[in-house]
Formats: sequence, structure tokens, C-alpha cells
Amino acid sequence: MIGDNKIVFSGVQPSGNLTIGNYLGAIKNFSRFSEDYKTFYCVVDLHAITVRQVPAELRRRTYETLALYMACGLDPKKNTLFVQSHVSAHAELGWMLDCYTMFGELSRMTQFKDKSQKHSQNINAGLFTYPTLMAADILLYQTDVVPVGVDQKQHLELARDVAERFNQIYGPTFTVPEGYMSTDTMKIMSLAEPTAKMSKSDTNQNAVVYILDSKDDVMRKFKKAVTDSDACVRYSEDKPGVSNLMTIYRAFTGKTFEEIEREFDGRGYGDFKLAVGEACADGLAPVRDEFARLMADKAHLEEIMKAGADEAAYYARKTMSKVRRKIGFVN
Ligand code: AQP
Repeated sequence: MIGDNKIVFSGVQPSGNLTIGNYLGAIKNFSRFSEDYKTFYCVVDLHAITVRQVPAELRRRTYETLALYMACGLDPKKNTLFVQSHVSAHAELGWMLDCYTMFGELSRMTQFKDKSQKHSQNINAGLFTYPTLMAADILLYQTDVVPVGVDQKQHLELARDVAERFNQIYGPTFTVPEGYMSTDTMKIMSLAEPTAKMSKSDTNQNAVVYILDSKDDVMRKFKKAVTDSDACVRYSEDKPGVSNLMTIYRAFTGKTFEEIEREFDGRGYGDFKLAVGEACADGLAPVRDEFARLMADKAHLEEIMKAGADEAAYYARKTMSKVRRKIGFVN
């Protein structure tokens, strides 16, 4: 708690162009907490380098991710917006928590297994200890609630386990965080392979809708989206393509699955895909416009980063001095 307010922390990696999965699964939910919680939203650049990044692109995407946070409705006056590498306590606590995390626990993480397969030439130690750095991000701010997509559930469980282990050894030190996963949009799937998560690093451009895609691109991608052969708009586990499009349509229109099924009863997939594309492009248009406006003033973005990092560092210092004392480091 800070004052009377519970604490919220979340982050997004500047590891590619952000997708509607990142938007619907995470960022769009962030602003729900702005009024009644103390919120920290971070651009997690330290996490991004677990996969090789082109330096100029990493720098540009760090600005872009911050601008997207704001374009998606996060007011820097109500939310602490900052860049992870600007607050050195993240890396410092990350190392300490490595020493309270078991090799076996990290070996079980599905993201590590997936990413090791995808990046078999670069299975670095950071990729392996990624979840401990994420635990440090969260525990540093004594976070109560972490809004994330369902793909991060396993990492969040690990953060809870590490916090409980540390508290058991040294007495109450960290708040044990809860996840917040919006049931509506927990996992948006690839348009080309609807049993796989939509991911910003997917190399198939038709599989992924980016927040900043033009309307033409959005429409084209939905037109090509993989469905099935029974030409019936119905939500069902054995219809992953259609169900994924219904989830996206519901998120942008607020309609229920029953309403969507009625709306497209007896109509082909062509009409349906067109409607999903329209709803998505229209929903993203204001974000795109605001993003362009914000990116035109880099100095302003830098001021926000700086103020956010100063504030985050203030709270991080409090946790770090407690942790150092408990572990037995000389002050
Ligand atoms: N497809 C998705 N559906 C719902 N939520 C999603 N998130 C990501 N993809 C989906 C959520 O977005 C937040 C930020 O994700 P991240 O940048 O930390 O990394 P990620 O989960 O690894 O996302 P990507 O897009 O798959 O990135 P790459 O390709 O770089 O690995 C998280 O809360 C995540 O749950």
C-alpha cells in the first residue's frame, strides 16, 4: 500500500511493434487502475535484451512503447511511467532473487522452453533467469496487483513463490502479488495459426495485427485470417480461428458472443471478417493519432521518463534498504 492505495505494476518489452494481443491482453487494462491504485507501468528494456536487439531499434521502440502507453490512455500525472534500465534496483534485486530461485523452477518455465527453441543460437543465461528479473520488477514496488495476459501466469506464480520463500526465511519483506487477467481477452491468438499466441516477434506479418497498422493493413490481415470450413460464426474450442476473431470483435464492440452469433447467423465468413477488421481499425484509430502526436515531441517523452524513473527509484530504494538489511549486507 502507498497511502490508502493498493499498488499495481506491469510492463511491456520494447522488443518489437506492439500487437493487439499486447493491447487487449495488457495495456488496455492498465488504465482501469489509474484512479484508485498507485500504478507503476514500465518499459522493460532489460528483459528485451534476452533476445538480440538492434541498438537503434531498441532505442526507438523504448520511446514508442512509452508513447503507446500514453496514447492508450495512461496519463503520466496519474501513473508512474518509466524505463526499467533507468532504475538500477531492478537489476540489483534481480541478482539477489536469483539466489532464492531454484534451477528446477526456472527449467519448468514454458516461455524459456519456447524461446530456447525459437532462438537456438542464443540460449543465454538471461533468457533462463528472465522470470527472476520479472519477480524483482514486481516485488520492488510491494505490488498488490499485476495486470498481465494469461501467457505470463506461470511467471507470476514464480514471483509469488519467490516472495513467499524470502518472507519465510527473513520475515515479512515482500507483498505477495495477485495477477489480474481480464477474462475477455486473456490470450489473443495468431491470425495465421490460431492455436498459437499472437506475438510481436512473429515473422509472419499476416499473423499479427499491430496497434499502429494502417486501416488497409488491418482489413487485409483479417480478410486473410484462418477460419474453418463450416461457415458458421460460433464460439467453440474446436473452432479456434473463428473463436479468436469473435474474441477480438467482442473486445472492440462490447457485444457478447450470443449477440455476435445472432448478428452473423446465416452470413458467410467474408462479412464477419470485414466487420471484425472495421471494428478493430476504428478502435485503434484514436490510439494511432495520439501516438503520432506524442512521438513528434521526444523531449516531452524524455521528461516523462525522467520524472517516472525518479519516482520509481524513490519507492524502489525503500524496498532495497529493507532487503539489504534482512540479507545481512553491511549498510
Ligand atoms: N497474444 C496475447 N494475448 C494477450 N496478452 C498478450 N500479451 C502478449 N501477447 C498477448 C501480454 O502483453 C504484455 C506484454 O508482453 P511482453 O512484451 O512482456 O512480452 P510477451 O508476452 O513475450 O509478448 P510478445 O508479444 O509475445 O513478445 P515477444 O514476441 O517479444 O516475445 C504481457 O502482459 C503479456 O501477457
